Amino acid sequence: KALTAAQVFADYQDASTYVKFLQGLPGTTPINLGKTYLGNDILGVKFGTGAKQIVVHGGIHAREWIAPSTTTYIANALITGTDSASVSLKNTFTFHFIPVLNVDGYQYTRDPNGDRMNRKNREPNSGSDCVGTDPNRNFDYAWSQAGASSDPCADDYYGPSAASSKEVQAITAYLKSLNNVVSYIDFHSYSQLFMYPWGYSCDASNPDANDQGNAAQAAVNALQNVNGLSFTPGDICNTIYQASGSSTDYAYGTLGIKYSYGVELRPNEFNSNGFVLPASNITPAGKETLAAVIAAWKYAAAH
Ligand code: ING
Ligand code: ZN
Repeated sequence: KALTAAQVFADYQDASTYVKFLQGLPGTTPINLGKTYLGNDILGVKFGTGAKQIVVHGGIHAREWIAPSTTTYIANALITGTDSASVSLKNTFTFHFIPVLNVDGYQYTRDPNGDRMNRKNREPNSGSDCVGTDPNRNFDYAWSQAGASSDPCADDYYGPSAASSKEVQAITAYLKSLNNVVSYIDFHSYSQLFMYPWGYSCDASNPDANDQGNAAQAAVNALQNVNGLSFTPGDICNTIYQASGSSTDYAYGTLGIKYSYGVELRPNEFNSNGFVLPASNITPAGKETLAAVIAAWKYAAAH
């Protein structure tokens, strides 16, 4: 039977628990993006009536557990929200939320016999005992360039070919199936950053960086007002590090989705293992990030 929001956000959950919870909320339509390498369905919900589309997901990286919880928290708040901000956003946009993209990797980090610190997917590599491709280095934009590894044992292994991974194929096909996508958000942890293209280059020009930066600044201002946390806005390469073949670069560079972001959630970079974050963070992280994305999307709606 259906869990309440309080039950869902009391602890981290399996991918299927987040999905069932969201799909059980009135006003949602289930979405299925396809199967992972191990045959798990990549699932989510859509809601809203607007002509412009927004796609949000967590869990491209397995160990970053605050990302799926925050994705689900934001979706629940918007779906159930009857306040004027939620209503107006749902009239302007149609939202697509996928709590966990890399279901195989995420469930492996949930498995007591798995590895809590796994980042990648669970596709074996021929000629290597190391398992997994980094989905966020496998997209077909600047694939295999500087800012990713050719080593199957590396955490940022870019995979045998561009978009080789089933999870990348699934989200790519889903994004291509939609018209008029204006914002794409890929949640990660950790370091408290609100980032836009480019990742592949620290000096390539991005003609939309001004608007992307203004929306990111509005987002971090709104976020700080909730619990006082400080997030840094900026382009990926100059703000965290060079990263090629990422979902954010692909969404912007190949698909032309203007407000494409990679967001690093709490805690800050001074934490030694911020991937393992107490569940007491789920609700405060959800609240502050909800305020952040609402501010960014209000900016996107007006520009
Ligand atoms: N950080 C991200 C990573 O994939 C990132 C940073 C985000 C790179 C968006 C490119 C695009 O390495 C973590 N912690 O995963
Ligand atoms: Zn990540």
